[in-house]
Amino acid sequence: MLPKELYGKLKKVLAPPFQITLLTHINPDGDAIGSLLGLYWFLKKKGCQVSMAIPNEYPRFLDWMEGTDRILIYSRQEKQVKEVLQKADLVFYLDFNEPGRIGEIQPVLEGLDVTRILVDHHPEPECKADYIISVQQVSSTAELIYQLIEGLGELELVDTLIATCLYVGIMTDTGCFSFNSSQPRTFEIVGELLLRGIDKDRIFSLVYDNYSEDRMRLLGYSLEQKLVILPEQRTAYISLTRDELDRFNHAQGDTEGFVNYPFSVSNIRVSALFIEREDHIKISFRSKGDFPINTFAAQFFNGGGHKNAAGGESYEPLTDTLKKFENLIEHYSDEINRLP
Ligand SMILES: [Mn+2]
Repeated sequence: MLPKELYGKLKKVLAPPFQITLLTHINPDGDAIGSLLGLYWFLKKKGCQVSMAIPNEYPRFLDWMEGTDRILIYSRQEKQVKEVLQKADLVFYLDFNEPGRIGEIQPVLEGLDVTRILVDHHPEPECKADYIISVQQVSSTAELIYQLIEGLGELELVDTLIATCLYVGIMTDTGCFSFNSSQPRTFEIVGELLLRGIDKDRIFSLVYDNYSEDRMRLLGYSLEQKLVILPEQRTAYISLTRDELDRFNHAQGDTEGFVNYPFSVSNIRVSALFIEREDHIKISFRSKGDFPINTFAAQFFNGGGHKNAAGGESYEPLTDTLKKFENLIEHYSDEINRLP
């Protein structure tokens, strides 16, 4: 449950005719967009003036979601994003904990006279906000949005559309309930969403059976040619150069989820995915159990995130970055080998 005293205040702030702008992080994932749209449709139903803005494109597999056509994308609608932010009385920060995560929207926010509300499940929020709803134990920001609506006493407004958006967030942020989902509360909320008429099987199919042929072949190539297994460290990784990505007509979001595949090999406890970008290497890290991959990402690769799922980046060439990773992970052999 979220703290009660918050709600008296929030109720006043969330009443129409307030102009509200919802923001989420760069390279938005299913939870970012699910939370954004779920909260959008809820506030709309309440009669608020709401707009949504994100730093760059959302992945194509979320295109089917109702309302995506209303999301302003800063990388190509800079003017409109600035306008809605300048008009806003209230800004929501969804699914991110540090200001850099909204990329080039960040400087626009500085100096704006607005009330800021952060709703997020990443550890140790660094964003400055007037209200902070930060709970690490929940599955997803979408789950927190549900709890927020519940705390406001307005669950009767949650219809099939809102429930579908929130379900996308919970489903994708838990890898279809394979991680971040050990709290019974998550399943109780999913039960409530089912009662509101969501079509769980159809949502699964729309999200996961929705890839391009190029993406499928890139995945095949990554697993057959590029998977490296370090058995002594119970670690596996995949790296992809820009040439390789080009060869498969790489589109945004195509490598989403690749980092989880190495865990299908028995005994793997740490997995990483290295993607060569124009001026840096983007890294995704995953771990199992008590090995905190977010600390590792923060210490060595300018990153952070959740205990078992984190991101990072490197400004060294790909080969050097991979060497560095292999050397570092060797230092953690004992710790990783102690894991059950
Ligand atoms: Mn999330």
